Formats: sequence, structure tokens, C-alpha cells
Amino acid sequence: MSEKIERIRNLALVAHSGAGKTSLAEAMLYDSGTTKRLGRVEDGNTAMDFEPEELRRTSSISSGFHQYEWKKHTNSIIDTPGDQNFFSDTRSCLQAADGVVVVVDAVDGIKVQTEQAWDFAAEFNQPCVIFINKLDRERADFSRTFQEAVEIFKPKPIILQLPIGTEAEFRGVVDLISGQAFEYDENGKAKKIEVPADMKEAVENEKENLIENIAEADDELVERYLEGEVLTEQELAAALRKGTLGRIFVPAVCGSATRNIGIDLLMDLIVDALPSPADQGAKIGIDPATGKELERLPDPEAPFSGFVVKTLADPYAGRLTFFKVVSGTLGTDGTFYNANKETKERFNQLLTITGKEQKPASGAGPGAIVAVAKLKETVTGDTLCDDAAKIVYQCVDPLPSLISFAIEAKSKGDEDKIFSSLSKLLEEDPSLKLDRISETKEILLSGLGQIHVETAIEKLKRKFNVEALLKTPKVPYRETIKKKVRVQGKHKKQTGGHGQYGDCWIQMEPLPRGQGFEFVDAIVGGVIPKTYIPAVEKGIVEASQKGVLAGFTCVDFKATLDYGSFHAVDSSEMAFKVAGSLAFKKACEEAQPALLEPIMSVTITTPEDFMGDIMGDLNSRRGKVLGMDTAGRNQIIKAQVPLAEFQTYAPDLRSMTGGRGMYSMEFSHYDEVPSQIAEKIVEEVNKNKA
Ligand SMILES: Nc1nc2c(ncn2[C@@H]2O[C@H](COP(=O)(O)OP(=O)(O)OP(=O)(O)O)[C@@H](O)[C@H]2O)c(=O)[nH]1
Ligand SMILES: [Mg+2]
Repeated sequence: MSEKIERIRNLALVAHSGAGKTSLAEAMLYDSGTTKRLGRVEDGNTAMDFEPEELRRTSSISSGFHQYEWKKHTNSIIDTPGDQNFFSDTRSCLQAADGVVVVVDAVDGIKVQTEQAWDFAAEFNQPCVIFINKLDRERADFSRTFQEAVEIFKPKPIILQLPIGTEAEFRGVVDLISGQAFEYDENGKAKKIEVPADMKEAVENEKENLIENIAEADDELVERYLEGEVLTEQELAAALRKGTLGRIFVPAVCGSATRNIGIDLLMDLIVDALPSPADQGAKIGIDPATGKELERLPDPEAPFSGFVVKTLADPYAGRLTFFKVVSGTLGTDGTFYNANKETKERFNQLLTITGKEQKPASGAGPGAIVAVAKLKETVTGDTLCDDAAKIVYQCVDPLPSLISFAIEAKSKGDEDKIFSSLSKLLEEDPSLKLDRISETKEILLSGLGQIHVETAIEKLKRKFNVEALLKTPKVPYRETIKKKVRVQGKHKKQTGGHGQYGDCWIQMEPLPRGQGFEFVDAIVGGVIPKTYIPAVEKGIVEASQKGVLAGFTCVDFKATLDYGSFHAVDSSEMAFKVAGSLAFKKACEEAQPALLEPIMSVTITTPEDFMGDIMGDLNSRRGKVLGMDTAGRNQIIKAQVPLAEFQTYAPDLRSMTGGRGMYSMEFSHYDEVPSQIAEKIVEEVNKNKA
């Protein structure tokens, strides 16, 4: 393997929204000389946040990519969004990283989203380092924050530095291993200083702890340490790297992104302790021909393979596809095979992404994150490979959606354009979903949160110049019956000439929930000729599309056709269909019709503090709590809640918990609406109809 691969670092920055990832990326790019000025998120001039929707919110909505050189290493930053609304992109792009920098906010502490991002890194088995940020801010607290990290995170964080000064006086750090102290000027330039006298004792103590922790990565080192031997800086550095790569511990450093303090040392740590693509070893895939496992080493001479982590949809420039090269080497143009779509794709220009810009790349080997434009069929999650050495890598699925809105065109006639443009946006963001609901005749746009869906509509307007309106969707209620009845449906018409005659008796009875519809032919003695029996069933099925209560589909009933009569001349399929539908309506009216509503299974994760509020709120939403569990310092509530009460949960939970609560949900079953509420719904629907 070439020397070059060892000099690549692909690092993702993860944390909850506002922890300072974009600011940190900005400082790294500036300190490495990649950019000429230090932008600020508030001023909308950072390298990583540039989409209008990001500038307006002063928050990242999509992962940004950039490179910098540091100590002869090529470092690719992936600045992920920390807002749960955009977490699907965070998780997808994280797959391209070899190591992760978890930014921990020294003021607000560790929010649930930081924990979730930590779990993503664990899912991909990625080595991590921690950057404790915002130490210059009022109410920042280094020890409290580190303690919190130790309580929450596994593998255990170990501290490599101590801060010099607090809040506005924060000005530098002491590196525990070397025992050196650094103070920073306004430009992020470090100056070596004496360790402040009042810190000497703390530095000594922490250093002892640290060496003990680091030595754990290496049995031989532990032994020598216990025998009282002094370990060299080189030995400690090697053990630090080994322990980080092996996910035995997570080294933590500290600083301030916006004051540009400690960033150079973090960049050193990234080079020293985070893996190169070569350290990650072989990646496992599947041979599409045999379904057997295959391995690909990050070898530039091996056949090309890579996987797509992100797609951008541009109405003019077309699609931009971001992928990570796993094996082999690509030239500036060429052809590769999409193993998921089983098709070849051509590209004319390999691109490197530097924030907003794309620059021509001269080639790409293992570990490179690059992009190409205008692929025809490739989407996020696909594997690209050499035609002669096919392989499919398993990529993560988009996160499941949590909230839906009915979508309508603002101007009549724009409907087609909205749907064609939206389907392009869906390529860019596979966690958005578009569904046509037959019960309500609505088109639903679903996403991870209200802000997610609203942002999609903003993008639709900006990128495709078409405006859509979002409405709370209608609940897809259904109807059913609760009693067994037997009725006659008779259709008889004598309008001169040929008449119409159909006569059937049916028994209608409830079926267990979820069983749908069952038809039983119990006719004996040919009282209704065989040819007319399917017509009766058809009449019932068609009529059941509009229930008798409020016109919702009627389900979960059994209709048994047991008797009837016919007329040799006037009977027809049509007449028996009408008879079937008359029988259905009559039966429903007599069989105690009831309204059904969809019930969702939900799992809510929240810090303990908000439990009371959340339980009270669930109660007011007619929720049934099924169980509670503790996960670390979070509580997990499992409940079932009617969809009708849960459609706006995403923003409500956000405001109830200050963004610290999270939930997931999926459809569970249909259940009867309590009668008082059902009455109101029926009244409302029938009023609107009138
Ligand atoms: N005082 C101080 N402010 C900081 C620091 N780092 C970030 N900030 C501020 O915190 C806010 C959020 O910073 P961002 O860099 O946008 O945070 P982020 O993690 O990228 O957030 P998302 O993109 O929403 O996930 C901005 O107003 C920054 O100026 C810091 O070290 N010190
Ligand atoms: Mg950001």
C-alpha cells in the first residue's frame, strides 16, 4: 500500500446543533492556510454553510465537505448537521469518514443528538476524539463537561489537556503528555509559555491519570508502568493511537472554535490518533452474482469500488454525486458500473468538493471522497465499481420519517411541476418521502421533522421556482361494524320494456381488527344463479369504499350471502350489484357502525427532567404508555398514540424539551375512536360535505 493512503484522514464533525462544528471547520481551514479569513456562522460567511436555507437559519442543514493539509497529511472534513431534522444526511455522510471528531459544548453540555451521533460512530465502529468547545463562553465549565462526557460515553473519554483560564479569560491549554503550555493570540497563533503556577499540581495529577489510561492500550506498557518505569513520549503517542483506533478510549482535547484556541493541537491529534483509510483495512461487500461476502482492501492497484453518500440536485447543473473510493484508482474521466442499478455510468470530470465550490481532481485513490456530475441513475447508497469486479457495499437506509404534511400547489396548474421537482429533491434527500393516500386522496410529504419538510419546500421554491403549501394531513379514518345482522338488499325497477331485478340476503358480522373483508358464498339450491354471485360481492366491495357514518372505507367485516331470488328476464349482473350495495348500506346502519383511527407506536427518548411534562402531554393526546426504560441518563418511553393527536408532535416535543427529546414512530394498528370524539369527527366531516 502506498505511503499516500497513510497520509489521508477523513474526519466527520458531529454534535448537536450549535455545538460549534461549522465554526470548528472554519478555524481548521483558516489555521491550515486553506482559507484566508476566519468566517463566522452569524455573518453567513463560513466555508461550510452556504446554502440560503442554512444562512437564513445560521445552522447547517446538509453535510459540508472540504480539505486541508496539515503536517503533510491530506485531511477531508465532513461537517455534518446536528439538527435531528437533517440527521439522515449526517448518518449517511458519516459513512465516508474514517474517524470522528465529537464536538462537546462546554456551556450546554451533551444533548441527545450528540449522543445519537456518538451511537452512529459506534455503529460504524469509527474511532473518535472529543473536542470540548466554547471554553471562552460565559458559564462554560471544563470539569463539569468532561465529567458529563465520562458518564455518558463509552469507550471512556480520557483527557489530554487542561484549559488555562476560564470564560472570557480562557486563553490557552496545557498539553499533559509533553507538559507544555500554549497561549493563543487573536489569530490562533500559539506561543509556548510556562505552565501557570496554580496549575502545576493539577497538571501532575492529571498526567498520572492519563498515562495510566493510555498504557491500558498496551499490556506490555501497563506492566512497565506498574513497575515504575518512565514511559517515553513516543511510546505514549503510539499507545494513544493504538487505543484510539481500537476504540479502547477516546482522547479529549479542548479549546474555542471562534476564538481559535487549541485548534492546531486538535489537528495534530487528528493526524496522530485518528485512522487513515489503510488502518480501516478491508471493507466487506457482497458479490452480486453469488450473494457471497467479498473483501476489498484500500489498495490503489485493486479494481475500483466506492459507495455514494450524498446526492445534490441542481436544476441546471444536474445531479452531483458524492462518493468515497474504497479500492482502486479513478482517472479524471471514465466509466464505472453501478452494481445496485446494474448499469454503466459515464463521468467526464472527477471533482473535489471544497465547501461551495467544486474543483477538478486529477484522480482519486482509496480513501478519497470525490464527486462527479450528471450520473443518470445513481442515487445515495449505491455502490460504484469496476465492471469486471462487481461488488455491492451495504449502506445505511435513510432514517424513517416522523411527520407528514399534505402538500398542495400554491397556484393551480403547478401540480405536475411540484411533483416532478419534488422527486428530484427526494434524490438529494432520501429521508423525504412522497406518498399518495388513497383514503384521503391527499399527497403527503413526510420527513424527520417540521423544519425538515419546510426546508424542502423552501428549496423547491429556490431551486425549481415552484411554490407549494403544507397542510396538516387528513387522518385516514376507517369505519367498521360491531354487531352481527342479517338484511335483505332488493333492487327492483320496472321502467317499461326490460326491467331490473336483483335480490339478496346477507349476514354481516364484525371480523377481528386488521382482517379486512371476507365474502362467503352460502347460496344453496341455485336461488341466485352462480353468474350473479360475484356481482353481489362487487356491489358490497364498491359500497364499502364509502362507509355509512362519514364516507370512510369500511373494513373488518364478513358478508355471507345466504339467500335471494332472481327473475328470468329482468335479472342482470348490474341489478345484483346494486342489490349487494343496498344490502351493505342497510346492514351497516343496523350493525352499529363505528369509526376507526390509526394508532402509532412511538418511542420517546428524553432526559429525566422532562418526563413529567411528556407523560402529561401524552395523556392529553389520548396516549397509552406501554413501558418505560432507562438508557444511561435518558428515559425511554414506549407508548401508543392515535395519529390524529400526534401529527404535530415533532415541533411540540422540540419546544417541550428545548430540542433534547427525540422520538421515533411507526404505524401500529387501527382502533376504535372513543364515541364522543367519533361523534364530533362525523359531524365535522358531514358538515364539510354539505
Ligand atoms: N463563544 C463561542 N461561540 C462559539 C464557539 N463555537 C461556536 N460558537 C457559536 O455557536 C453558534 C453555533 O455554532 P456553529 O458552528 O454553527 O454550530 P454547529 O455545530 O455547526 O451547528 P449546526 O450546524 O446547527 O449543527 C454560533 O453562533 C457560533 O458563533 C466557541 O468556541 N466560542
Ligand atoms: Mg454547522
